Amino acid sequence: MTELERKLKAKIPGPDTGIEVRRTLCDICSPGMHCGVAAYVKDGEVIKIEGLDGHPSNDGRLCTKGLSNRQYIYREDRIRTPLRRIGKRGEGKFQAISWEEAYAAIAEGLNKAKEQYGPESVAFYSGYSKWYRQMLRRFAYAFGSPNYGCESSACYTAAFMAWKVAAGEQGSPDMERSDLFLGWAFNPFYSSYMGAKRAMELKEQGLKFLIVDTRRTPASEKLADLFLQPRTGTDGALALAIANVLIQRGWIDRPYIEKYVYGFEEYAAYAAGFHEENIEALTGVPYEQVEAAARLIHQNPRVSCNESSAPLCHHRNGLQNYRAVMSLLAITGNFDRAGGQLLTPHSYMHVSCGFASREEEYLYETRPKDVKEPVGAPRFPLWNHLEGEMQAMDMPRQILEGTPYPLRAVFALGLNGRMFPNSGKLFRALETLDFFVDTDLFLTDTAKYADIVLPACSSFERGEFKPYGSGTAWYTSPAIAPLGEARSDTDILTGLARYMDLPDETLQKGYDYFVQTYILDDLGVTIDQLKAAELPIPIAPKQSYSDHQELDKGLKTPTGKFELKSAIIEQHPDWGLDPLPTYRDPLDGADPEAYPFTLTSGSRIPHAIHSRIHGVPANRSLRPKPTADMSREDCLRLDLKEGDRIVISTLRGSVTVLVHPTDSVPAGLVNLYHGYSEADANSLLDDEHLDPYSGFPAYRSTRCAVRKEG
Ligand SMILES: Nc1nc2c(c(=O)[nH]1)N[C@H]1C(S)=C(S)[C@@H](COP(=O)(O)OP(=O)(O)OC[C@H]3O[C@@H](n4cnc5c(=O)[nH]c(N)nc54)[C@H](O)[C@@H]3O)O[C@H]1N2
Ligand SMILES: Nc1nc2c(c(=O)[nH]1)N[C@H]1C(S)=C(S)[C@@H](COP(=O)(O)OP(=O)(O)OC[C@H]3O[C@@H](n4cnc5c(=O)[nH]c(N)nc54)[C@H](O)[C@@H]3O)O[C@H]1N2
Ligand SMILES: [Mo]
Repeated sequence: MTELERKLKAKIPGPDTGIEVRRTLCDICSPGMHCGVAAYVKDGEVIKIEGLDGHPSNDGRLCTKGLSNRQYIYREDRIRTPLRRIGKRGEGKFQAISWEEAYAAIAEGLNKAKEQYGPESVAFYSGYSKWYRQMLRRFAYAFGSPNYGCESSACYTAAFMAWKVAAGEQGSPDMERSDLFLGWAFNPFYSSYMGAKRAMELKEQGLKFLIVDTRRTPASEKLADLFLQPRTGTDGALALAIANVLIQRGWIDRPYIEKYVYGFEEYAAYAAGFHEENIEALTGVPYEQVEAAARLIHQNPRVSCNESSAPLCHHRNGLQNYRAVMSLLAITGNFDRAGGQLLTPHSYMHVSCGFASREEEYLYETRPKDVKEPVGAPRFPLWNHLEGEMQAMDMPRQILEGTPYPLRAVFALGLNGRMFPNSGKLFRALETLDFFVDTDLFLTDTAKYADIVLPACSSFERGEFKPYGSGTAWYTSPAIAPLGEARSDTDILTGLARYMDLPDETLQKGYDYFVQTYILDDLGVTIDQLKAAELPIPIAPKQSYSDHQELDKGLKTPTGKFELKSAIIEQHPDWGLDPLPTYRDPLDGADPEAYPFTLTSGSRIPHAIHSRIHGVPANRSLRPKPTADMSREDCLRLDLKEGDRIVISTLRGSVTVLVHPTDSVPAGLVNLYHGYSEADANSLLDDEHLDPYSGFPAYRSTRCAVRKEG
């Protein structure tokens, strides 16, 4: 082997090998992470990737999802040109067309719906990706529709809403200065590995952890000073019982409550209903552990809690449960206090990067007035009041039923039918649309229903402005050219806005104009500086903070205080919602004799993200077949062993999967990961089993039956 061959084989960069290392980011998982990637490129193709040293998120590391980027980008089902459907919806028969033809067809399809049924009959939807969303929202508004909505109808927003109800804005844990962290439904080892690293470091420095999880996880094993294991969706009752102990024993901060908290007396009277006599029956947690948790909170002066994006709120009682958890911080004086929960200035896309931006102005200044209410508004009035966007969980119903008004066309970026509860209904709804456009990297099950499919770029093929929680930011440059004729989502939106000549000059000016004018604004940094930076650079001034600074100014709640009892809900008795964080049983109405188990679906696994990398060979090989976890006890009783096939059924339907007996789940619980098209967990769930406060689906609490196949 020659020296050059040896170097080529080892993929060593240099002029002789023609291999270059380019810097980009992985956008496969949560925007809070978006790790830096060193992409080794030869002849325009990525041949190897590594974590980028010095990057504030990952500093050289990459997880199994990040490492899949090369196979992800070059997945076989990548779409490379715009497509026009020539077969039946869902069949997958398409013909390649030009961008010009695609834009013409889209303009015609959307405008036709507008003429026939009004602009609100067109919905604009985004799946999990977030970086283009501001433009999509503005696009909807420029078109005249109030119906912008996204996957956040099932993710994060319920938690934000809980914070808005209580404190007017989102609160984040000041973990570095805490003595105790309430890790309620907290398992970053699977869902955000850099968060796990930070938690482990803080534990070594003395931070204590209360872990509350329905399953045993690496967090309960490695982090917990105390571990409570309630039944799924019973967290509200548990938190109220802990509050009751704190209140009864006087382990609360009276002067703080008197000055800064609204509704304490009624809340305390309500919490008194959760006690020694009933708490184990309600939650499965013995009373001694409730007392131990209260004692742990009492013994640790500074307490914060995690911002649960999903599991706490994935129940029909989810928003109220989360309110009950955060109330523990208010009654112990830990809200707006160093080491407790802080209100952090919102910078960009729900990420707090230490600077204030004009994002909201960009989002809302063109919102059409005097139009119909967005989808879901009548059913979810609190959602509508606080969010003002469509609650997409109601979209399939409205398409099918046409009430309160017809919804006839959908323009989507990354719509994934497999994330909707009762996913089959979404697919049936798509079938009946007059016009449907989907934009994705891949020809997914959902894209197969579209009239026009547009090919989007991966993060390796485009640039993106990216701020981080560390107060740094950069703007990535493409590491490779777009595959085929793929375009970035923001170029697609800008191009279409121009083609349709939508009446919004700002939108037509595109993404960079938005970033420079509305986000970077007066920070004194230019996009070009961020593009030139090798790594994210500091852009945010250091903030100073003093205890109760926001409470003293007055919170953005109607009373200006932390509200244990919501004044917003109180002012709207017609909503039929409770102002206090009341508790209600999470489970659906199925007969417990016929459906004796509880199904929880979606708790994260390390190497998958929703349905997105089930199609990546390396990742798929780690969990090739859909598999459900069940307790050893239940498996013994049902005569099930590793790898047996089981049928899980609910009132909605059934799927057949492999079984994995384990000690990580308690008896009675069946834990299933979602997103597999051959055994879609969401086909088992009821689309009406939603939280009336947020509209969020009960992904984590549905009665089910289990039997061995055959
Ligand atoms: N049973 C169950 N269901 C769940 C959950 C659960 O816990 N249990 N979790 C819910 C939660 S929290 C979430 S966030 C949702 C996930 O929401 P989904 O929207 O289902 O997430 P993904 O499947 O990751 O991505 C959606 C689509 O976007 C495409 N995509 C990726 N990158 C881009 C891009 O840059 N541009 C465009 N145009 N498309 C792109 C992907 O290929 C994919 O088809 O699922 C929800 N569904
Ligand atoms: N690897 C990977 N990482 C991801 C994702 C992914 O799909 N894969 N998705 C990303 C997205 S979209 C999101 S929203 C986040 C979610 O991030 P997390 O909220 O951390 O994710 P989960 O793993 O769903 O839930 C955390 C823990 O909550 C527990 N839990 C479930 N139900 C309950 C309950 O009712 N009560 C209590 N106390 N605990 C409960 C689960 O057992 C689990 O251990 O993860 C992000 N990161
Ligand atoms: Mo999510």
